[in-house]
Amino acid sequence: MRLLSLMALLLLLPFEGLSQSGVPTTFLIRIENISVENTLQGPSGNIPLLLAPGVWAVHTSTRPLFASGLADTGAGMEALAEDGNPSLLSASVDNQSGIVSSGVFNTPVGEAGPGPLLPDRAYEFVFTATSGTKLSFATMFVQSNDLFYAPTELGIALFDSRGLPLEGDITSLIRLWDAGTEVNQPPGIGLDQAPRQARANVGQAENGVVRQVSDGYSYPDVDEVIRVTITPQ
Ligand SMILES: [Ca+2]
Ligand SMILES: [Ca+2]
Repeated sequence: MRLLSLMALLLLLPFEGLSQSGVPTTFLIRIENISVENTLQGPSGNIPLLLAPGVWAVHTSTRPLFASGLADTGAGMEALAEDGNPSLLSASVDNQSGIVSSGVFNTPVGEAGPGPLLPDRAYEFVFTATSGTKLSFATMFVQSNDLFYAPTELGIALFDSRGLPLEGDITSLIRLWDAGTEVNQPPGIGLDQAPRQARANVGQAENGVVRQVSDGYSYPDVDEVIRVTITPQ
């Protein structure tokens, strides 16, 4: 009898584990522009650094927003990275398989409507996720031709191997990427960069691949411009 009970307990254990890890957790993501007046300096003085409305996705797939080393797929990253317009990428991500939930972050905390993220301001968004899912997001580095901040293409695991939710400052997981769609000009100076460009999608086509930025120009460290924190609710 005791042996049977022990066997029953052993059989139940894995299922108990699964049920624990399947409990949905609600997360708050906060993306802050922490740049200061002289974070980026050009020949004529300080260059203000902004972030732009972006896209987030909770996923089980491996490359929901972009693929490093490959050309942009035309799914909307170009408009996000060149013009700070997240709507095209958001729409195409919605239709992908392996997406649990997704959305746009576009309204700075405390403001009435969508707009760019000035220094000392933050975007926030909330989602619910279960074990085994990852988070990806992207936001344009303004002012640039086609640069954006994002984690690696694989996203960030939202739970550890024991099923515990991720918590704290995750800025160290963020990189500055080049979408490979428009030739880079000096940051904050190029005339084809938002917000100086004459209109959206203006600039010399690059026909390159998505990669971490490496163009000979000087950029601030990621953690001088952006801070990302995740807080399970
Ligand atoms: Ca580029
Ligand atoms: Ca441009």
